[in-house]
Amino acid sequence: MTEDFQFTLQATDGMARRGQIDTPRGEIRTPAFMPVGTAGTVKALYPEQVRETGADILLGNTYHLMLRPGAERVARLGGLHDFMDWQRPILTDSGGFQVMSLSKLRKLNEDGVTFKSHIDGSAHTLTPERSIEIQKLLDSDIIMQLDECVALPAEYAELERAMELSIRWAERSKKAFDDAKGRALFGIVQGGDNSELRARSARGLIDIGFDGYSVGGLAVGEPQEVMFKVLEDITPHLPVEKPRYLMGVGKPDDLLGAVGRGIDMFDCVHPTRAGRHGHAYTRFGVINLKNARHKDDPRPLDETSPNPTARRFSRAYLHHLVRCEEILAAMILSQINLSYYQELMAGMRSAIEDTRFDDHCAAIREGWARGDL
Ligand code: PRF
Repeated sequence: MTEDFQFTLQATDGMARRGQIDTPRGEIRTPAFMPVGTAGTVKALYPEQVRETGADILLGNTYHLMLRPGAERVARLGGLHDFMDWQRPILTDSGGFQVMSLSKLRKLNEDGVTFKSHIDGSAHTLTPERSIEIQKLLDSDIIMQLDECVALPAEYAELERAMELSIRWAERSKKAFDDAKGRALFGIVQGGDNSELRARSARGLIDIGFDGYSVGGLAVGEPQEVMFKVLEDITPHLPVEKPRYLMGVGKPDDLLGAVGRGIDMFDCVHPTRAGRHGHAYTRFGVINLKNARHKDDPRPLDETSPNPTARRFSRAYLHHLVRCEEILAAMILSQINLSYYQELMAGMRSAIEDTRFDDHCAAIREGWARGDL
């Protein structure tokens, strides 16, 4: 990490960690949840609303932004922060996830990966070097190496091949990154559900040396207990003094479990996507507002929520908006879900400071189990 970037561990409770990443564009309180802004927007929300939910950092995407509007264009327009008017830190993913999610539209070899655009069919190549170049053009604060994410279940040989390729790409990414100022570069641990491969991956990345360590290749089809087991096996291999980021995770219960196993950072489309599908996250579980049982219910989602939006509208009104597919439904429910996620992270941060993390998680789970009355 350049001197501008500093990770400070402020407290621990068991494996759970409370920390802070200082960056030139502001601080990131950890454990942190990063809302996803794939196409230069956290869907349905203004940047200031995203900030008001409590987010310190957003996630942007190499793959999507290189196709539209193009990384060079964003650079000419002043970089992604100015383009979308979010002046706080941005972490960009490398395109490694799309190697898996768009597997039917891509060809992979030692040099990199060529995608057939899902928009117009045109060909676009990402090498480790080009991915770093794009992330610099976007003016990302935290850059991810290009990796190969493999869906589970997968054969050992396939996991080993992808993990080793990801380490060679990590090495090339580090070389390409080298001259970057004021930014951080994270390596990505791969190896699927195999502990030996995960340990080898971590060791390979640590030898190269990164500013932070991501755990990729999880939440890709395996049960939650397998994901937790992999985390328990990996985190002891990772340097205590560097941030750890679990990519693309998760639901609230995944976040509690992963923080309890030593993870510091998360991103996931789930809260915003669920909001667009009419689902509201509350302290008493998930409420599906499409359901007809809400149509005459005058109560707000949670009348004691710290989030005014969750106290404001009746369930009957939200049900109506969702049924009519009104844009406001997506706006309100995305705000409510991101606020709930940030409230969950803030609660975990205080609980770690007070060394009551386990009790805190038990109380949170009790609320979910109580259900929506
Ligand atoms: N690699 C990258 N991005 C990711 C993943 C990965 O393995 C995942 C897996 N959950 C989400 N996003 N580069």
